[in-house]
Amino acid sequence: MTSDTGKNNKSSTGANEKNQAAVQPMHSTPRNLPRIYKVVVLGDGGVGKSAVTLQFVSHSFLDYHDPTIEDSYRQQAVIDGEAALLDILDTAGQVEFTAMRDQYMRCGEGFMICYSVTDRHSFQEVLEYRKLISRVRANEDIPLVLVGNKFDLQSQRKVTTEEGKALAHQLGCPFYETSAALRQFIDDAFYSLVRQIRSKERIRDTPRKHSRWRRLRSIFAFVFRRKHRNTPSNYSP
Ligand SMILES: Nc1nc2c(ncn2[C@@H]2O[C@H](COP(=O)(O)OP(=O)(O)OP(=O)(O)O)[C@@H](O)[C@H]2O)c(=O)[nH]1
Ligand SMILES: [Mg+2]
Repeated sequence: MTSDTGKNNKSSTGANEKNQAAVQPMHSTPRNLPRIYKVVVLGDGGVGKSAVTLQFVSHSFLDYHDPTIEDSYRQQAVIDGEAALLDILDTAGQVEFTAMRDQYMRCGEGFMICYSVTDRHSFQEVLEYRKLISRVRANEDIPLVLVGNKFDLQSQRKVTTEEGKALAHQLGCPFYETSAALRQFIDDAFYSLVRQIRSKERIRDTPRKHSRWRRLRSIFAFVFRRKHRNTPSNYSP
């Protein structure tokens, strides 16, 4: 992982982002810059969304709860030998700060839904977050990862690992029990989103390549048939 890390205050960088968007197509970057992956971190208040994100981008542990309104971060990483620039949106878990939800649900490419293994209510809310995504992005195959955070607090555990696995199975997504405090499985959770986004793109691009190839083949076949028909040997005497 490289050191290109930064927290963007949305209001102060908004103009910059607009300028970039004006000269670049969506998600693309100038030739020598890595592809940007838009990741949204969701979950109930206090489950550790900010702590997980901060561990990922700055290798430090946030040991107090400062309810988030909305923060964004950028972090470069090399994943499976390919550079990636993760644009991470750390969202509000507190209901009073959730007005922007539909907007970020629309532009996210991958979603991390977090709960705390010490908080059963946050686990029950996971399906609600999934429904929120589906409501805004109906019929789309959305890259998703389920994160059960605070697994270092074993004595306070209220949700078992098996329950987490079962829920991930139901959602059809990877599952990690993480600890922001110990920095465990944090990278894995973010990387799994990038991997899913990449494989979704590969699947999307493959049939197009095939159909392009098929079109080319049929053009060649057509030209060849015409030529063949027009050659003298093909004329009946
Ligand atoms: N022991 C332990 N504490 C954690 C862990 N992750 C977060 N915490 C603590 O949990 C509290 C809440 O963490 P935050 O990251 O602020 O939670 P949040 O989900 O961003 O909360 P909102 O911004 O209000 O939605 C803080 O006191 C963190 O120090 C963890 O993995 N282990
Ligand atoms: Mg937060």
